[in-house]
Amino acid sequence: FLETNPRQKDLLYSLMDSYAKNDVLSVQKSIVDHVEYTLARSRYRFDDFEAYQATSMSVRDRLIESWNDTQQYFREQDPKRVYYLSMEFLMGRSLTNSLFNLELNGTYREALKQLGYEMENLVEKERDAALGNGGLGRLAACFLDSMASENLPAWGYGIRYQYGMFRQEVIEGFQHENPDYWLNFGNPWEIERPNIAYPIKFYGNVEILESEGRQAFIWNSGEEVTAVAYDTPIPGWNTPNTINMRLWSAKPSREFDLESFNTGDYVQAILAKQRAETISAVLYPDDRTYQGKELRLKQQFFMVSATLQDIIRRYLVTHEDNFDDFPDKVALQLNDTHPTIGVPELMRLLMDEHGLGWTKSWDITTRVFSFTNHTVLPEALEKWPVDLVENVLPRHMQIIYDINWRFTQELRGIMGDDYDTIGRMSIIEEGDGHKNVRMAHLALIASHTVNGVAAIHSELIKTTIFKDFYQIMPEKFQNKTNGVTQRRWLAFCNPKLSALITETLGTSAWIKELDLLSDLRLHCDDPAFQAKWAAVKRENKLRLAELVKAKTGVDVNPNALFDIQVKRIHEYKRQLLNVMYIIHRYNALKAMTPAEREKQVDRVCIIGGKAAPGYDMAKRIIKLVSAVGDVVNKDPDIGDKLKLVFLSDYNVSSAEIIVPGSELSQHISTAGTEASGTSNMKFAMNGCLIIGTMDGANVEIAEEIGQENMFIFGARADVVPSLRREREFFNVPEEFYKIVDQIRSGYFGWSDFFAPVCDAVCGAQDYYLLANDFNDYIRAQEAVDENYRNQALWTKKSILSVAGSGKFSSDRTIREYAEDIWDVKPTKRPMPTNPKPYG
Ligand code: GL9
Repeated sequence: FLETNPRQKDLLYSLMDSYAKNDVLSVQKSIVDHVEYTLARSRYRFDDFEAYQATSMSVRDRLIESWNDTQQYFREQDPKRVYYLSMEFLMGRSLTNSLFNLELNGTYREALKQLGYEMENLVEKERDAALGNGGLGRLAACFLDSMASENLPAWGYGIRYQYGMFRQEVIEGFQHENPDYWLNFGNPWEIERPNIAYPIKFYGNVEILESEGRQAFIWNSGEEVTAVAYDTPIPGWNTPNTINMRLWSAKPSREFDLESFNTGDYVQAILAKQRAETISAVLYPDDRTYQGKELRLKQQFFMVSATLQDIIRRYLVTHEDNFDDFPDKVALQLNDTHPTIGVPELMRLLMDEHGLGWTKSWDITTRVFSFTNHTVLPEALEKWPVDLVENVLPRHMQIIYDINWRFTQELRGIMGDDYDTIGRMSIIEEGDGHKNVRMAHLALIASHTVNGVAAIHSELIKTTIFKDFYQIMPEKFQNKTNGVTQRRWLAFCNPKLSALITETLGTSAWIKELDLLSDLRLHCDDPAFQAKWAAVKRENKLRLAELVKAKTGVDVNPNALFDIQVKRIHEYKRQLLNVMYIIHRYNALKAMTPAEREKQVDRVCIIGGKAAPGYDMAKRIIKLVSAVGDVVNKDPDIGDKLKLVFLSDYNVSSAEIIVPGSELSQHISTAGTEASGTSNMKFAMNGCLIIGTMDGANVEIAEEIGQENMFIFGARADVVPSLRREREFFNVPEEFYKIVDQIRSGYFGWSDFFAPVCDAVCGAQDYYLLANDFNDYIRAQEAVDENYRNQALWTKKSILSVAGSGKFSSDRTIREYAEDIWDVKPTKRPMPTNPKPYG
């Protein structure tokens, strides 16, 4: 059309020869146009929510321009691309992020103000996109931001769940899960692509046809659904590049089941079709515990099958049916084992749909996949029952067996008949009549690289879960220490500190080159600078205090030390250790004379986080926090000396207020259990001091910030295994059991309900070694108080925390992935010009 009709091309060009204009008046016109034409509301009367919607759509228009041009540029340049495959993307809100990245924040603020709307109020109207559980999903979101900002030709692929992470309500100390139907009032950030749709098959059987000495495998599926694409533009910071997050939504397939239609069961047939949509209906809220649910396997396959079909289609546009260059054009990153069923799916697509042989297909597969492991907790390792895979994905089970047969043959070549080791390494786990597919083994065997997410974790996987593999393929193992995006987690969520940093460094370049923060060290002793720094922290504390008041009704003293632990509730993260210390502190305060008490440092302890709905112990721990809080907060002897609140529904948006407003944050997992942690990085970046164990990224944070500027305690990872073996014979501090007994005896009520919590930390049951670390934790907490009494010292340490956090930018992480694993290069499109370039 464009080639053959130059007149129409001229017309089209003249109609769209310039980008949307970004002066205040043009922005206002665009907002009001969306009110009238998109929302069909009166342009004279619209509320804050409608103003938010119209503003977002106006911003989206601008994102689409940059998205289109970036994708066009990628097509022209045809660089190697990386695709980040993830079952979770915990994006949070988009408005602030988009406006800052487009450098239009000031314009929109002014435009809205003149129209009578405050940006702050509009921002609050946006629902969080909570398509993730916690760290793993938020990491994927930070990575998208960094990949865009680093100008990488990258896309994220995932599922457009209709229900994201549940909203947590805490009623009388008990967690209630509410459905998060986040799409209720529409999602202005996404673009539906009804014409980008792929068939996804399930069940059925495999026919083998022999022809000319070759076997052809025909998968006759028993169920088919359609995956439809929804795109969300992801703008980079200070670059014209905008990349894409493509999420798949399940729809009924158009093919009608003629049988049931002809037998007259028309309505039943439609209803059966309708059930297709359940595949993308809901995010599984279980973190780090694998559940062998059929629907979850279907979700995983749904995501990767649609994604791989899409990637192959895109590749073939420029490489007519020749897959030779596929590994030079495509890198596929597996975010944990969740997308690993993509390995046999790529094999199937190449062999059964595109006619390649096994050897060629396997060569391609092993050159495109790489795999990130995010935890060493054994309960998280995905193992799908062979029966289940055979039923849902019969062709894939055959391919997995074939991969395993070849792999074990290779092992025999290396280790002879060491069947113990071969059995341990096999993809198929055999035992008491049940066979399982070990997804981590499949991922490892098919990937050219496997990485852990912090230095200590990447070492640990070599000696624990992947020990046998490390022996024979050490060259596959790498470390990629996690990071977070300093745009969302410092520049936007903490505008006051951000302004002070920019003023002090004389540049805002740290928003892209976070290492520049190290120059703050030069100012750490300057009293005038310290005063400004402390004033910013105080304002952020006031904002957090408002949030606490709104959520819990508890008034907190803004002069107190704000001590925070927010993260998923899990035994290994040891929220219980924190609570036990709070009880210890409470007891100590009670035992003091009023005069002595007056001399103590005031503390506000905030604990927040969601428990997996089926995780009984975690739910009891939430109740314990509330029960202890009820006693402490109401005690007239205690007053402002100590407060404990449980902050419900911890999510990305509340973290954006909590992180800047905190002074001490707790990362106290048993050493060797937290793979990395990423909130530790966010807190440090916002001038919060860390009390923590030598676990995950804390180890590297201590290297960068200096141990003397943190409160490190507890057993080191190397001694944890032997401590575990000896835990029955510990010399447990008396104080520890006193507190356990206090809980058990009903001091905080609910004695029966808390009994299992108490049992879990006694003697041989104490798997996470609370008793062992308790005294050292108390010592570290006392050091916290000592330091806090000296506000100049505390502020200095706060400054040094920020100064030392440069390494923990996800830009750094992404550059390492790009160079060491993906081999993809920045592909920055030229700056746009008005009028647009012709053609
Ligand atoms: C996790 C690890 O437990 C964290 O330590 C790590 O920082 C993140 C990101 O690498 O991955 N693995 C995991 O399953 N979750 C993590 O947070 N769980 C959730 O996302 C809830």
